[in-house]
Amino acid sequence: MSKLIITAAICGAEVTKEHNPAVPYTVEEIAAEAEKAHKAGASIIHLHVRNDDGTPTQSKERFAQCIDAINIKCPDVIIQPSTGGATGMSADERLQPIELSPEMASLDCGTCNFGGDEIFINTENMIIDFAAKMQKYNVMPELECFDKGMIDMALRLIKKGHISGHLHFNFVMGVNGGIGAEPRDFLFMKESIPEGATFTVSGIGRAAFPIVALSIISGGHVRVGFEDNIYLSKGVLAKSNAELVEKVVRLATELGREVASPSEAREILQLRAK
Ligand code: KMH
Ligand code: ZN
Repeated sequence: MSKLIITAAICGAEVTKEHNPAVPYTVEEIAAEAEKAHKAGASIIHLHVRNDDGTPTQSKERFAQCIDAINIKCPDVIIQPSTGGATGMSADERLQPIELSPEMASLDCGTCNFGGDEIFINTENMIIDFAAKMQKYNVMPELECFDKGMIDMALRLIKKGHISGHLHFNFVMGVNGGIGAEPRDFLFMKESIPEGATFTVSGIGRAAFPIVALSIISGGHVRVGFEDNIYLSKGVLAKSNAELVEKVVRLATELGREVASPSEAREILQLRAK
């Protein structure tokens, strides 16, 4: 089994300081959270950015500021900007960080409900356009799948040549509108991707750590962070993303899985050098 790649989704677009005061907004807060999460064991930072008042933005300039600030504190870490942004953003708005040519970025593979009245829109043509822009800027997509149908969409676009190279999926499980996070859901997703592909899992809310444990023992990789879950355990808010990463490291150690450094993660994911 390969070493375990831990991704820290430190910020997200929806969670606020009202939910957990440690959610980072400013460039300094985002860089500090990234550094702590990296020191705790994360080799990838899944990055959303905010304006100082906490509103989500996909501004290229704001991404550049945050990426520069993270690079100063932890030059080796893999930075994976989001192209999902927040629900309601336009495609052009969401695509801005790709022009910074990061090593990786998220590529959302379908439309789903997103709690309450929110709809997260990713039409087939949008996904094709996003994939083309990522190819143009030499950015490896992480294929975000909130449901099994999104894996099927990705496989169709791979067959048609819109997505190529090493395939790396993220199963986002437990969103109100996507697949649940029961063990059978996990197995269904895991068994639906091609041989040779790699995957990570993001369990939302209370699904976070049970899914982490399942992925650790199944050879998958894991994502934790405030974007997905703000609690260290039932009713206990995490004081930083690092606490969530530390818990993953403890589980991995107990279960006999070593944690990958960024350079080992690059090898596992067949990423281009930074
Ligand atoms: N904020 C969600 C609507 C991604 O980063 O690619 C979408 C999201 C997915 O977070
Ligand atoms: Zn995200």
